[in-house]
Amino acid sequence: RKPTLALVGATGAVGTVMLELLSTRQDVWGEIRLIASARSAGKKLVVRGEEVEVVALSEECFEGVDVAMFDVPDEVSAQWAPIAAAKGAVAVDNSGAFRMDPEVPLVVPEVNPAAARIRPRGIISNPNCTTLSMVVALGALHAELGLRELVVSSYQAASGAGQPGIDALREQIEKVSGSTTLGTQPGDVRRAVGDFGPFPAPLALNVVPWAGSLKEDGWSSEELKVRNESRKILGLPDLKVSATCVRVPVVTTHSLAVHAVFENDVTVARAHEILAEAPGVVLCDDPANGEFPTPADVVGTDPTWVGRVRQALDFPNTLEMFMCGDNLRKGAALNTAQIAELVAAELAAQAEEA
Ligand code: 11C
Repeated sequence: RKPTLALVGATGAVGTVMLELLSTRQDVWGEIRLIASARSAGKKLVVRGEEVEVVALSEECFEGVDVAMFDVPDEVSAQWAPIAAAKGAVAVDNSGAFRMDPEVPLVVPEVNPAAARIRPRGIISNPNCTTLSMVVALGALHAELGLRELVVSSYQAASGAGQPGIDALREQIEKVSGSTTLGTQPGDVRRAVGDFGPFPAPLALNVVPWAGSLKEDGWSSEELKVRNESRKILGLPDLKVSATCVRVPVVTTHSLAVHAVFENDVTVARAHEILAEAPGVVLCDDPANGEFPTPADVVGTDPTWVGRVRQALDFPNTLEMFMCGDNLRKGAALNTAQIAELVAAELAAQAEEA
């Protein structure tokens, strides 16, 4: 029998991309159950070409479920992923609720697939979309060159803040479009936009050096996630990491400027070879012909795109790179789907052995 899959959070921005992925990837699933808040129950959504009715989240939803994906806020996952696990499902959670729990693996299938098999709590975590927009490429470079230090600046899309983020950016663009003067005086964009949505400042005609919540010593939660999650995924608990996370007026696809210091000698030619062969990575690095990744070109694609690879002029064994990844696909739904497929393959192998 093919495993039963539950998708919790089927109606959100990530859930919507997940329905598309489940409809287009190789189909390893038997029943697919769509679950959301009581508000969305009864809605019909299309998956694998068929309409499926959304049911309200409850303990009964997880009866007979083999794998339960969670694309919901932290507090919903914190409450419900353990319930799904207690009912016998493997929970694959895309929230921040369990990522740093030592008993929960944090998995990127191209980097640390074996970690998915050791899950004492019955939960596997999916990393933050910003970490995921660089870690596949960094994992490939680390395997060959030995990563020692990482300094990154992110350029994060509005959809990282979910559908409210997308809606806010589009509304703000509407409000500033047509003006030939906005963006020339202090505060003029702020006043014209009025409502910032989930962002702490206007995003249209602007960049905002903030994502997430305030943590100790002025760090944002997003910056600490990049540091902690990169260390855990790469298996480098002492990796030196410093991140500055910035929101830019892009709908979907996060970008990162990456300064990576390696143990071994590096050359651009060797980095190109590694990146060109790495699964899940596309090398797009020919600036003489205007070729480098941009979010507007990368959105809707699966891989991590890498360009602008340079050997740092004043830092030994160091590469400067620009990376882009669709934050709703590899940054969220795709990586979750890939983890769930690893579990499905494991269950199929166990069934064959029995
Ligand atoms: C953003 N990366 O762009 C965040 C959203 O921990 O899964 C994802 C938050 C998380 O705002």
